Amino acid sequence: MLPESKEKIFQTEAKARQLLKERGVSVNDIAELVYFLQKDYHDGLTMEDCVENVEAVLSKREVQNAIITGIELDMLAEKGVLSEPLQSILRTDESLYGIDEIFAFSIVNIYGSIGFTNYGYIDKKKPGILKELNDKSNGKCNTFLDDIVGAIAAAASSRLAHRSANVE
Ligand SMILES: [Ca+2]
Repeated sequence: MLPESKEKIFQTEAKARQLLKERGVSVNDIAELVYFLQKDYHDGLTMEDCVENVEAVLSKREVQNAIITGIELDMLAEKGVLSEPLQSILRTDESLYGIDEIFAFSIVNIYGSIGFTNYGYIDKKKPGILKELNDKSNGKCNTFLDDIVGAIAAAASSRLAHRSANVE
């Protein structure tokens, strides 16, 4: 048996990955966002490079914690079981709330400040999976998830950029 702390770490990662999947977000979806952000800056960038960097971000404990907390809150809001005013704030994705972005920044921060530029850009453009997550017509609540996914893509892009800068 694993020692309790190791087991907990493993559980957190497994749960974070399971929740992303349940909410319709695959590693590939996030890797496509990384590709979108980085394709103009790296010749011969492949989807495998993007997937590898997303996987590295997903293996970070602080990222897993943001995922399990944010998605849990989204799901509770979707079920309508939170108390007011949080229930309405999350359900309507109220723009002045801002805590979803703070979650995102905790992820974006991991590989330094260039992550913020990537995050701001992708949050404005909303390509691929981000557009789907922002579709409010399907009854889903993705108030935290859209920022978390954008932030993982931004962090993975920073990691990719740092690595290639060190190689070149
Ligand atoms: Ca949001």
